[in-house]
Amino acid sequence: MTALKDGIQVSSRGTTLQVTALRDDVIRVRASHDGPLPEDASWAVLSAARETSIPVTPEPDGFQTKALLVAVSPDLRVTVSDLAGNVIQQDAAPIAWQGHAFTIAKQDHIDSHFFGLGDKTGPLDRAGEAFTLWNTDAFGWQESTDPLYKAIPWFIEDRDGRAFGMLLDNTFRTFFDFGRKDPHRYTVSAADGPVDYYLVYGPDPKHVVETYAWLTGPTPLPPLWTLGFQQSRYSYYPESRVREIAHHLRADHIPADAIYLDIDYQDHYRPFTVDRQRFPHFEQMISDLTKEHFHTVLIVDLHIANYPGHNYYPYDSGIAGDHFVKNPDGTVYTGAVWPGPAVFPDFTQQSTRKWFGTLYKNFVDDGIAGFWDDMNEPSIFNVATKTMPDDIVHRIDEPGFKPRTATHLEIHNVFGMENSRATHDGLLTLRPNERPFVLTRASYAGGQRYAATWTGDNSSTWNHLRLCIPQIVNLGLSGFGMTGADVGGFAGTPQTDLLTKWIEVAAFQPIDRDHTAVGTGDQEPWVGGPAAETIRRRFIEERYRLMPYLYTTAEEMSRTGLPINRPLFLEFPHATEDGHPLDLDAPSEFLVGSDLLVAPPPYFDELDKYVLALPSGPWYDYWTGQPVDSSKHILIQPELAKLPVYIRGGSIIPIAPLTQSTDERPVGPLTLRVYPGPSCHGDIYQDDGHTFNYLKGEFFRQHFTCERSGTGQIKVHLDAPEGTFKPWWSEIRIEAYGLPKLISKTILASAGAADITLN
Ligand code: NBV
Repeated sequence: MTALKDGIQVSSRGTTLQVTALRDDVIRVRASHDGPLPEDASWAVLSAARETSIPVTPEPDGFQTKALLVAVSPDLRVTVSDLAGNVIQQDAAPIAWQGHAFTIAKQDHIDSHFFGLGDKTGPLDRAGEAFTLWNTDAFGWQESTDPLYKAIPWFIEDRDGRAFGMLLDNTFRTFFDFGRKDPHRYTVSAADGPVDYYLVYGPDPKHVVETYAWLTGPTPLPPLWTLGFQQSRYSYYPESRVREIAHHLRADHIPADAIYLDIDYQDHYRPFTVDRQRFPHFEQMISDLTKEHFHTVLIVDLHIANYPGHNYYPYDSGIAGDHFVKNPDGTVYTGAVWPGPAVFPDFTQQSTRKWFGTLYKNFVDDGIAGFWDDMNEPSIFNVATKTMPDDIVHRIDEPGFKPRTATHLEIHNVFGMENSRATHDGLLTLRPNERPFVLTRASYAGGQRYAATWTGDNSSTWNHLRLCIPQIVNLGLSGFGMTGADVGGFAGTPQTDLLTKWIEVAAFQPIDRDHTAVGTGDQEPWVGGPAAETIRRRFIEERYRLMPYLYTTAEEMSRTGLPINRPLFLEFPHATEDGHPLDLDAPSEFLVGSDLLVAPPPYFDELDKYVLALPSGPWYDYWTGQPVDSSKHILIQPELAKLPVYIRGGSIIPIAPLTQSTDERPVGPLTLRVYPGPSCHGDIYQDDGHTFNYLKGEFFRQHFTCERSGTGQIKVHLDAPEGTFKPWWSEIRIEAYGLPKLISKTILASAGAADITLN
């Protein structure tokens, strides 16, 4: 065993194992068989994190940090414990090598629960399940479909309210078995590539999520409009139809911020073109939509039409710059996708990403607000594997990596992420002071730095509405805080009540985008008649009223990595007597930020009453403001027009007057809804909603606290605001709940810091 400044290195029977400490609570394990340690490079982990290290205290069989004890047995099994001696993770066997493949086996426990792993479907807790990570175009996926679109080899284990996380930074096809094959061990394996993994210690689950963001970067602060309601379909055309949809939303007073154009706006499905028959006044249409406060998002797939000799610039310039991936014999690879034969940018090359980024220039000049990167698994038609052949050659040219070629087997799982990175970075170059909005389908760990995501081609069924909740929550635990599912479902046409319920739930999810497939029925909020539309409008309106809270939560996410939608155990890790995550008792419940709890029924198509699971209170009903007695067993009768939502006692929620888009300046006071309870506090964050000026201090942040005095008065304290940004309100209305009747007071915002007593 060799002691290193930051860890140890040991060799035995052909295996070399290096265990180092990046921080007291972050351990990295690298291993090789019959050769040197793997290349120290990563697509996922930030170099700043990888280059961090701390000196450790050597121990006879390992080392110690200020939080963890690492021991390596003579046969190279790793055990990580906390300083009180609680074992956190322990190898059940030495690493098993099989040619290029390997399996890491860890001891499993009956009370271990597993979360994360990206967009995998099924229950929130992944215990007892097994998964393959290989980005796949999974049109019409169902509850047991695996693999799906994204490969995020990161999970969180929670046992008795104590959590840690593990990231296997390996881009090849990987496998995670959480005790399905053998209940006493869980295994992490790969078909090839490095043994290179990180252990992130909590024990607080929030700390694990925050540390994952330290490793791979948080979801950036989104443009405010992306939190508005978004309307899409495959596809709106011709341009009169697009205008009609926009007009209908405004005429019916359904607040909305975005309209999406799917592949049919293009000339023969050739990326970066416009079909002038269908969109003769494309530029004028975009600018008119912008005037109506609609942001237009364009789908732009990565496959470039193989269309030589026709002045198709993306093809011609791509060939000239040698930007496309190659067959082993050195010829350019072609595969069939929407445009017919297509060629594929090699996004592993910096220069290619840069070139690809320039292709957005015209669209950006036209005022397109966001871009949608679909099909980037990459999806290829007419082949059994649905993707490019394993032996396609990529030419890695990326800081940190040796310039070298790599086969598609190594690059496949990062291809979509690097596509979205090219889009994101290209937009930043074209509009340096605008926050880019990119929506990607495929990605890898760390992909949240470049793009938001959605759950792909779901279906218009009650079951899919149920499934999108754990999917979005697990994506949030996997770094992707800006996520949504196609509202109403992609494949199929939803029944009226299903669309209504879906719009209700999605009003509380990070991305709220109604989208459907080609050939399905209309799916806009008015479809199904005025009674349904009234309910749907009410929920979308509520989202806009909650926008200050939502945006404040998004800003928190951009600093800490804590997602917008959260599982209950993240905020309440000790909510149950035996330490199991409370989410298991309430599989459809989720939190928005730390204070708002949404409690849909566990099965949406069941009409029976269901049991509400609330962490210990106090809690308030969001809709009525009435306190809820959470010590009682509460049964809820599902109702079409209602979605139970609760507020944590001890919170202060900022609410805005209703607007029809986030561009519109609200008229009236900012309302602070005060819900008394322990350590009562709240925050509001505002800025211009679209630039990076907030990084130069142009933001507004205010912290509030409240307390209930012995005589029943409620005292609210407003801290002095921080930042130079002037928000829209001139008055603040403070509403206190939890008293015999609602009490409110309105003060001038210019007062800054203030103490208000309500009684
Ligand atoms: O571009 C068309 C669709 C798109 O609407 C959908 O959201 C993507 O997931 N796209 C897939 C390609 C084909 C779907 C059958």
